[in-house]
Amino acid sequence: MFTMRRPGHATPPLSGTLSGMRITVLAGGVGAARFLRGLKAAAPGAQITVVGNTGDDITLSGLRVCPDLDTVMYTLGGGISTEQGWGRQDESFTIADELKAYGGGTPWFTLGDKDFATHIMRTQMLAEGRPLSEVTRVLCERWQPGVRLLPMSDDTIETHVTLSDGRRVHFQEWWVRLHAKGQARSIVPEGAAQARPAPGVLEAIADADFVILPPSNPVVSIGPILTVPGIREAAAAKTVVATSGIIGGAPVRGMADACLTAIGVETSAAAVAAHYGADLLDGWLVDEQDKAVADDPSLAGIEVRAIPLYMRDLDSTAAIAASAIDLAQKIQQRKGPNG
Ligand code: FO1
Repeated sequence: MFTMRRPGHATPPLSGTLSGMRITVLAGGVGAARFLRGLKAAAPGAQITVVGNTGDDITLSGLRVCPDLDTVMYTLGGGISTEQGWGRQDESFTIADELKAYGGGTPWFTLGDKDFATHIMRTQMLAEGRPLSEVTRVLCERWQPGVRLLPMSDDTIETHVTLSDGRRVHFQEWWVRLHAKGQARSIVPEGAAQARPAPGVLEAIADADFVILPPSNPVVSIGPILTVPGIREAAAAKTVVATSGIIGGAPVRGMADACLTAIGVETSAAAVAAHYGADLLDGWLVDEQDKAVADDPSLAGIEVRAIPLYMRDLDSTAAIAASAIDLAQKIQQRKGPNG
């Protein structure tokens, strides 16, 4: 066991018992990628498997774009645009400008020249009949993210949003072109309920010492992963610790509030934990300003811990990750060896 430093102080990498520890993370995009940088720093010896959301995937100009997989790969591989949290650093936009000159392309969705290379490689390999999980492994050979990145499924899944006026748009169009405006009547990861987990996903969950849900969007990032048959059940059999992406009644970034409202869930740390459910969650990390959540009866059966939850930099993120690991270990001790 290790001693937790007071938050705010540099968190030394966890030592000893964590080398060889197996941690599986169900991940969306920007928030998850930031959390994973901290997790790697907090547990450098751990074997981390990331099950990535593919509900955000979209085909543009004939190319398959996988935003959440690329965001994890680029962030952990050192190629991410740090100011955006998605796409590549130091980009140019010649291809997009040329496509626009033909009246083509998708001007509302910014694709840079370097990013296009990723989508060309992915599309070429998919066209050769190689599954998305193999394609992702090949792309990660270049980036060396330091985790095993698996798509949640090799089957095609795309989240669509039905607006209050009846229009049905791809999630990316709602998220990026419409800025999540236009009341969403429903948000559905099309294909997820019929999909199969990608090879290795169920094993990565079953073999993990514990499972972590980072502060990703519960509806459009974690939700689709849990919808793929078998994944929620596999995770519920493990010790699962999640971190709230909602602090003080608002999402830390992104527009999770618009998504939660669409499914009738209040934008609060308590409501999101109840939405995940005590059958899935064993531990819930909230920010100190939400510490009252620990007394919320709707979270019976979930151990709540209030800590500084803003991922301001690598050290503060590593402290959050270390706390998630510590909470998982304490819950496991309480549950006993076959817990
Ligand atoms: N998000 C935006 O807000 N505007 C964009 O133009 C945009 C382009 C883009 C290109 C590649 C990519 O991997 C991600 C991109 N994103 C963009 C972010 C994307 O919408 C989100 O990362 C997720 O899909 C939602 O979490």
